[in-house]
Amino acid sequence: MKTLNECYLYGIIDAGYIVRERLPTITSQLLEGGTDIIQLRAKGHSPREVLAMAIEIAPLCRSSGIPFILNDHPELVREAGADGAHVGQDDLSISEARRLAGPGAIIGKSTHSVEQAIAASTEAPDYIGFGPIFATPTKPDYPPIGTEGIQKVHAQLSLPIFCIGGIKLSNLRHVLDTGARRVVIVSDLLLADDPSGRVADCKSVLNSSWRA
Ligand code: 3NM
Repeated sequence: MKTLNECYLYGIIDAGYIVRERLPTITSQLLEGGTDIIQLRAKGHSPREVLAMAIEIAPLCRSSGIPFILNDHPELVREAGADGAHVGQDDLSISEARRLAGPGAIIGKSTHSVEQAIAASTEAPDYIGFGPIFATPTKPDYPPIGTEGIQKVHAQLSLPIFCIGGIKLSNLRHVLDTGARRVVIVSDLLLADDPSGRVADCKSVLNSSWRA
């Protein structure tokens, strides 16, 4: 399986954008395009529903050698065949999430400011999300933090940092130019006419940037 260090493009399968029956199809499209890591985010769905969705997605990621992360629900990681869980600022601590997810699970945490990112790093998550960089329809209640903090968090922290929020193929180069190395992209991949092609295009921008 790909290690987190090898992950530059993080795709989220957000059940708010995709009808239930298409979840496996869109997962396969993101994998085909070359997404490095995938998360299932199904806000407002019961644990039972999340588990059922995850059980369909997990084998697709597994056979592509791509880590599969559950948003929330570390307690479902093992049963779902997932590789880890992602927790928010107001959710469980990293250590509690690790205890529930079991040994070897990847645990990530959302952060929404440089201060939160630094505080989160003391809990030793495997990675952090940092954003929302720009306004986003996917998380409309969160004020965008802009690109100013990106260089600062990268200078201060050595764990993998995934910038998130309003990032698209069209602004990806700009986000990388401001210091980002890794990104999460949700709606721009899921709503593209050709999700697999959109992933591949984003990957080539990322590849040309971090190899430069
Ligand atoms: N978390 P899109 S922003 C799920 O800042 C999520 O923690 C964020 O979606 C955070 O790529 C976000 O469609 C939504 O803007 C990202």
